[in-house]
Amino acid sequence: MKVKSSKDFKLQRDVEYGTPEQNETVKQIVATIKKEGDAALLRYTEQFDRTVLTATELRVTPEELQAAYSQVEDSFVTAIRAAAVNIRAFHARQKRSSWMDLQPDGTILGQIIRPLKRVGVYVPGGTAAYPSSVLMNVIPAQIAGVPEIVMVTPPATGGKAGIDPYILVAAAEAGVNEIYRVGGAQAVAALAFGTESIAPVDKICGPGNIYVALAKREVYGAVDIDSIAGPSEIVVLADDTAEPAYVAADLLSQAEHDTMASAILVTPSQSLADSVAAEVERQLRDLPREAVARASVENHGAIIVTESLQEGIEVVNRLAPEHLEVVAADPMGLLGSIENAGAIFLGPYSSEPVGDYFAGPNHIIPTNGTARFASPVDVDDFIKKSSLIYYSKEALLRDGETIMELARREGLEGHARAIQIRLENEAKGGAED
Ligand code: HSO
Ligand code: ZN
Repeated sequence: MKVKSSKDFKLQRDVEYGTPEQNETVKQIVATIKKEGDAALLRYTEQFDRTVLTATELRVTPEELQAAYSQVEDSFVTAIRAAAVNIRAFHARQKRSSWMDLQPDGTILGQIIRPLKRVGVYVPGGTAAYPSSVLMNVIPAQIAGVPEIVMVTPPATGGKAGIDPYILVAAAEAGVNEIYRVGGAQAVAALAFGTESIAPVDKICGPGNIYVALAKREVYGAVDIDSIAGPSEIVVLADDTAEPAYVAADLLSQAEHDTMASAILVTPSQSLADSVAAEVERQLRDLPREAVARASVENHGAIIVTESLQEGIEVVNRLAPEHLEVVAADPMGLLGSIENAGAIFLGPYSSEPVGDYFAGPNHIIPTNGTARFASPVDVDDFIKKSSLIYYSKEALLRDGETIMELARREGLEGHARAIQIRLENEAKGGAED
């Protein structure tokens, strides 16, 4: 890993929107699914996932879900259950209540919170299929009160229609039993517009490849979508109290996600910088995903040596990382100056995987500097709000002229008259009530 001074560090912020060809392919798939429904869905599944299915085989059966339990270790079931308990407890704190204010003039103003009715969770196939991400998407939706949560995930390619049993167990543990074996842009389109077999949803969330991301952007507006996640990022802000081997291990824990992932150490300590660089190299050598992690640290990793811890905080705020670990003598004392970070891990024992899997906060967190304005997935992502207005006669008589003034200044006489008709009628002795 390269050690650089903060002066030589330039922030790059690229967002990938796919090639024109990929965009064109996705547009076509989405339009075809919208027009032809199941027939197109089955055709694309054969073409892209090399799996021949009939419409009735799209949905995973209760027997398959049950059978998945016999294909995973009991220790996995125990672990995923324990994680789910923590994730539920954390997200339960985010639940909002509707409210109404009754004013002395009889007016009632309020906000009604309702869950979305139907949500679709995309789970990618292959090595990026994480059971933990199933929990992180489904649990906040459940706490919000979403009555229908469905999952789509591509079948194993090559004619086997199977789905990773760990994903199925995670879904079952989270309480999802409506699962379809479809993936790619075609699955996103099916969720957005519905087919004969899959009823349309109100929101689509979950990560996927570039085709899935482009399809989500394409259907956005017809349905809501979550944010489009970039590769994972970790920034460790550390002083010389940090244990180099721990810091290196934490950097590699995210570097192993993706060759595009970025792992950055920011420190005022040259000696920590040097020891972490050596440790990263040492630990890389026997990491099973060495190739991925090495490409990540070589191309997107950095060790940035700053003049001071204060300057380190400024770098962190500019990076606005998805994950930030603060490993310094007084991490709590630094917390107040950290403005931009999706999840903040304090102290030597809060290794990022603690949050990825278990502590309770969501692991779907804004990437690519978007922590400047965005937040981790939470219960609010699965609710909608309605405003409530109940105006009393007394209040309308009091405010009517003011409202008419504002309407006429906008040249909207019809608005003014909707008020005026009531004021005049009341002046004549009122409507019969
Ligand atoms: N660090 C990833 C989440 C994850 N890690 C899933 C392991 N499994 C993105 O925040
Ligand atoms: Zn991770």
